[in-house]
Amino acid sequence: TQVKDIPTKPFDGQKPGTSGLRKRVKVFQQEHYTENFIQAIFDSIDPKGATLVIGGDGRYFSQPTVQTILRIGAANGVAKFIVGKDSILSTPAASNVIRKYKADGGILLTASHNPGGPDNDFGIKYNVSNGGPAPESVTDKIFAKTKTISSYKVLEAPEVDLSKIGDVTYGPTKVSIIDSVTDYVELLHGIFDFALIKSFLSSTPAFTVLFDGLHGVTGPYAKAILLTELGLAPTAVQNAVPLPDFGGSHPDPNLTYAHSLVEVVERDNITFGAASDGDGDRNMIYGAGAFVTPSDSVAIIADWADVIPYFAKGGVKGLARSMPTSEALDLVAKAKGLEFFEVPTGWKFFGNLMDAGRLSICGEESFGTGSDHIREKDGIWAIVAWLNILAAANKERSKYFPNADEKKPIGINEVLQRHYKTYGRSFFSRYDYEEVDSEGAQKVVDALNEHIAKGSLIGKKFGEFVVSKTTNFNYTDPIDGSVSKNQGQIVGFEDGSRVVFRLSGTGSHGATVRMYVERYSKDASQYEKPTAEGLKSLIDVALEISRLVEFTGRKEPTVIT
Ligand code: VG1
Ligand code: CO
Repeated sequence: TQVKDIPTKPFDGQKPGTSGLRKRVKVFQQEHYTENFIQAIFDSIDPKGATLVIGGDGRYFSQPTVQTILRIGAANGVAKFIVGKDSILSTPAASNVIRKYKADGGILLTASHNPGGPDNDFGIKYNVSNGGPAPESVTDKIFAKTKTISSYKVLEAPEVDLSKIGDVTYGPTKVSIIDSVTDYVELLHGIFDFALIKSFLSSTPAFTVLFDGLHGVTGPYAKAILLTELGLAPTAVQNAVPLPDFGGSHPDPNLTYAHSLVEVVERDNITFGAASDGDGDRNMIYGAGAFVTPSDSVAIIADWADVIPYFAKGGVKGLARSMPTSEALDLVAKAKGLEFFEVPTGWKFFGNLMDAGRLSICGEESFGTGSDHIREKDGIWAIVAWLNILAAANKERSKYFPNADEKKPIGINEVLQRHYKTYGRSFFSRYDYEEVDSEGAQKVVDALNEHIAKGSLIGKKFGEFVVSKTTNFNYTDPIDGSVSKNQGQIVGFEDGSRVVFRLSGTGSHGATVRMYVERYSKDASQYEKPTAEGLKSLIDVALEISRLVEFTGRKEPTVIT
């Protein structure tokens, strides 16, 4: 084996976004493009003698990229790679493997919920030794390196067979191919009350369960946990074989894209339905007639944390949400006297707080929920958390639900309504305007910034809403003092409602404008209303203030969640 230096030139636009570098597969397939970015990662860390994990959601172009990483990594002195079999490790599983085997970091090959296949998206993301996404100090360094790169190193050696579990020697480097699922199942075993969930499910046939893997990476994980561990019938899991193009669909667990789940849940009147995204970090909880918004989901998990053994033992240290996520979680933190944080969008901001022992449970409105058991959001974790909560709720129903219909098991809706009665309800919705032209998107941002700078919206009345506050969200990390500016524009109203605007940092091309709308109510007659109805008037106001239709030329959003 021999190390060779390959001359190259920088490519524009290799800046990692909210969650790594995401581009069309065709962009990554350009000669030297992928190699440059990978060499830039190694130039930004200390690869000599390092142990690194490689995983991903198995999407198209993953296998050749793993070989590229092995070739360049070995040439840069990496001592050991730990790779998921067939290059598969869900994002949460990879985070766990980095932590468990005390690796120095990991490279995750995923574009999350973006469609896959030769004409769709691919992504490369670097995670650090705590198992979480690299902080901006590291991603900025990687970006800087991509702008000056003039060569990369490769080891000339035959490809490694990724389909066989075991250790192989690869030039100066050891490559350890591991089972993708085992470590993760063991992790969840130590967190949840599997015995309680199993006995509840087997003794309550009326409580039906359906998990949809959307052909993403989570199928094998769901089978191991829901079928093997919790004893459900094979029909409880569908679309559970990971496919490189996700079967041609959009592996995003929301009401728009997870229609394969929604259809069957409604048709068969399934009590508990759930889905996860391409790389396994997102989740949706959806039963017949009951949809849990992610903002409510994290608040409810925090409220019920005591029934989950991991939190019962270790306690809940603090709660956090991303800025656009609804304030439902804030109310739980207040009621329980817990420390609370509001961070910018993207999971990397939670990691420092967790490492400092100040954060246990957190979430994002974008179907991300998780805890300090790892440093990524975790779809299967959230789903099992809900099963654990529902099993506990049914076991002690006279305590929690003394007035519930005795003939029916306690389901998602009962838990939701109970939560609203205790805390009030935060109606929340997000409108996405995808692939708008960058100029129009920038106009929306500029116009809002001008209002914020001048204070020109303050005191103005729009319909029933009076503006009380306008800001551009800046965040100072309380642990390391690092500052992240311009994380989104917030317009707050006197009644506590708010609307938020931000540009997406994960799109592979074009700009995406996100508009987040939130209205809080303590009026019990509103608790069973559909979200769209509860928010109608505020959405009109948000559109008026932002002049979004005028600037982007879009009458309707592409996705509503
Ligand atoms: C989106 C979401 C954000 C999430 C990120 C990664 O980012 O809004 O909440 O953390 O995707 O999710 P943006 O910048 O496009 O709004 V995923 O499942 O990569 O990993
Ligand atoms: Co994801």
